[in-house]
Amino acid sequence: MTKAHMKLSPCATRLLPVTAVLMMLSAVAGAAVPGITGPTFNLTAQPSYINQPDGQQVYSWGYGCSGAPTGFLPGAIAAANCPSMQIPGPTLIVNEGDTVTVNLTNGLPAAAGNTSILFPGFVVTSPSGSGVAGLLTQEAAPSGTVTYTFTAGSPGTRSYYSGTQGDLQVEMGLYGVIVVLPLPKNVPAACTTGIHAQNQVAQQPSAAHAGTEADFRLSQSAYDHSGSCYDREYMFQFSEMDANIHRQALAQVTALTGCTAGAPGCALQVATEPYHPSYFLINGRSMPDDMDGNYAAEYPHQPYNGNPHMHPGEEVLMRIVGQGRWQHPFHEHGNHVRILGRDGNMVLSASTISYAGASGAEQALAGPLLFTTTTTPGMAMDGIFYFTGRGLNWDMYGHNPASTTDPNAKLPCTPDANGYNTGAPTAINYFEWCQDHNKPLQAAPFGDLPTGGPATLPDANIVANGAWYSGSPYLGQDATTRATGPTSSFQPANIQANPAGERGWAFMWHSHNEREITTNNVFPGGMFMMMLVDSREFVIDESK
Ligand SMILES: [Cu+2]
Repeated sequence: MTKAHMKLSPCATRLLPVTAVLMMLSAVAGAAVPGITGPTFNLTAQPSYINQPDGQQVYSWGYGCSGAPTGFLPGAIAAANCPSMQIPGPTLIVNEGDTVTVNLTNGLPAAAGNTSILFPGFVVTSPSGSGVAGLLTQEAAPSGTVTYTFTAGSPGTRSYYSGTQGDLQVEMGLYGVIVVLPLPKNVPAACTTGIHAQNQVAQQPSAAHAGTEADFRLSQSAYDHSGSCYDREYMFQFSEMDANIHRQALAQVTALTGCTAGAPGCALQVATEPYHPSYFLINGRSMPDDMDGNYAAEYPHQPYNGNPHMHPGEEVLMRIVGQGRWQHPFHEHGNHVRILGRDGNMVLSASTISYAGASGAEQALAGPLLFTTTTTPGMAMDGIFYFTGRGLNWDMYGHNPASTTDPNAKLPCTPDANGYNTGAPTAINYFEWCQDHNKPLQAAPFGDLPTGGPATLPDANIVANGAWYSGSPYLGQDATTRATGPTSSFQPANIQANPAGERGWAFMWHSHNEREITTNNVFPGGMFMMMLVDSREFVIDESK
């Protein structure tokens, strides 16, 4: 995609007025990649209702835990739980080489028939006598069980979903993700030393901020490869629902209550075509619900959120999974996403390269840089999102060497070999792009409101690159007061700061199919969230 595309994009213009509302909703919520640990998982498939922001309770089917799981990760999220039905299903977190066992109990209504789980990318076996034979895999009959075992051979993110009447059962919500982590001994040294170790130091108490940021990562690398280091991580599962299918299923299940599984007539006949989805979900929620916290009480069957945060300079691992039936063109504003691998398979070049901090040469990353990540049904992608502010052509922190009141206005920027201020990880402007240091946004503003108008339209730089901001083009709680330029319409007289404690930049991340940023045809909604780039003094707490 080109800049021309971005200028035409609705993301940058039509949606602007809702920004302040969204920012208020997303004041404290973080995300991370919450899940349950194994290597043995006792799951159940059950019906329940999920919440949508239009007030609807949608009858759905989901996987959940039958009994307490072995454990929860990341440990820093205290309120973790695993209900008996959730959408998406529990994220299964295992280690490379684990022998994984999944025991599935079919708790769906008898009329729904058998159910099952497929684990694409793994060689799955079922013990003799486990479940009943199905078309694609062994299945659990109504009230019955089935066991699957496989070896988690290599790291990466992969989907799992029902292998029984997928047009109905996946639509109803029977899908989830399994994350295979590299063994600690296989995490490359490059990921625990150098800039990545320094990025963790920057999250600890210092002059820049008083709070400690917990480490919410499941690992320090996505794969056994020095090119897959990361500083923060998120999971986004994309799916859509046709509410009419769910209404049909509920009506038939209700009419067939008490029928005997397998008896004549005890079977659903739900038409899954024509297909007209009305809900477009990220981790089972629509915007703005996806910006509430993980395990928020309002969504007892939708525990996972979609609300990414980061500090400039961090490498953010995104585990992007297409569920459901449609492909969703997901657009991460702010930068392209470097794809590391698909379905647990790294995309590598035949040529080799030595990554920073690595002990030797490795095959070079060869995944594409995607402006829009294509969430193909059933496919998982691991990618890195990165943002530093490089190339904006103004000082994102609003430094002002002429300031007489604010010591932060005079912070130094000393470029490293790459041009970034990385010498002092405890500085607010750690990772500043030094070429723009002290450069004001508008050196000579024209026609600003304080001088009597006419109103100045937003700077084309701000609008066209898709950056949104909490009332200020500057990053950091006091950045607007330290900024230069006394009369710009972006300057203190017109500041609107939402939320009060955060001056992050908000990048709109959304489906580029515009109908998919609605909820039941009402805009805004659906597949829509914000990536908040926060200044260092804002403590990112992924536990809320
Ligand atoms: Cu866009």
